[in-house]
Amino acid sequence: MVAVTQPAAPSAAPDDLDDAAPPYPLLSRGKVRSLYDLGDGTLAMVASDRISAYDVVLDTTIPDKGAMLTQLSLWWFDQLADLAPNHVVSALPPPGAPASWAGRTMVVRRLDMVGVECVARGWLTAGGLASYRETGSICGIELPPGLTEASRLPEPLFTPTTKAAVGDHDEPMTYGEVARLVGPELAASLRELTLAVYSRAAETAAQRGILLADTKIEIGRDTDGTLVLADELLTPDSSRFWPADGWAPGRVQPSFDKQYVRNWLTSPASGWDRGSDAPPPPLPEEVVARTRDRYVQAYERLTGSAWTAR
Ligand code: Q0Z
Repeated sequence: MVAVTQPAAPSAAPDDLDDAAPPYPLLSRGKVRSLYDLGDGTLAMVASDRISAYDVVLDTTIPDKGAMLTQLSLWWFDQLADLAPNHVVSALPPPGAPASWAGRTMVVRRLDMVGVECVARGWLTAGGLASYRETGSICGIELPPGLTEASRLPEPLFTPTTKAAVGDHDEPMTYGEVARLVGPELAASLRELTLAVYSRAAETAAQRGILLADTKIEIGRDTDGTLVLADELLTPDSSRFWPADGWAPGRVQPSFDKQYVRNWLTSPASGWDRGSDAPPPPLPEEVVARTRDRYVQAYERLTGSAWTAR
């Protein structure tokens, strides 16, 4: 094979969460987001422009990604406000925040988070598909035979998982296991709220030519036990969105946001071996630009508003 030279990488973007030390203690750091304790019962959730693929965080950032996902979450919280309260206190960064936090930060109420990942699925793919192929069921729910990659499920399913530590994979739980863990009343409420959020969001997305294959929502409880929608909501990082046109069961659907990244990383041009311990190389400028455009499209198609960087 001909040696493939690496295309010029875009100049390394500053790590948008580390370029200024915030005056707040870091409570938790995820792959691409950070959570700070504001000390008054509220938290600042800050989304970076980092992107992960194949379970690794890349060195290259996607300009505005953090702001787009934050603004999309805020939009969904508004859309779903009649279904359940949410944790949002303010869409403005807290006093003293670094300038880089603008647009990518939510101040939220600190809640007692439920120890279960609440997942709903309307189409079969990924872990759900693997489980179906092994057992004919997902989370203990028997499914009809003959389903395949990207099949529509007979009805939306609540497919909860354990909450794994960063880097670990969540494991499917049966409804019975959730009930034993959190109690039968809370389990029933989690299932009901998760499916209500999924159904409303899938309907909204479908009207805009997007299939919501699945979504993971995080639910917390306030001091009187009321369930509150928390974390990010219905973003491409927590959900699988597929373009409705071109959907067909039997093949892996292109990811709405990360397809260019995945295609390039697994192409000979990247020179990256997914199976190795080597970090992936920086993304070429064109892959960054196309990927950014996919996030813009997701934001614009779902919300019906033009993306204007803030
Ligand atoms: C969210 C996470 C992130 C790392 C805890 N309203 C809340 N109250 C209490 N806890 C949380 C929330 Cl959203 C909470 N996570 C997930 C988010 C960075 C981890 F931005 N963990």
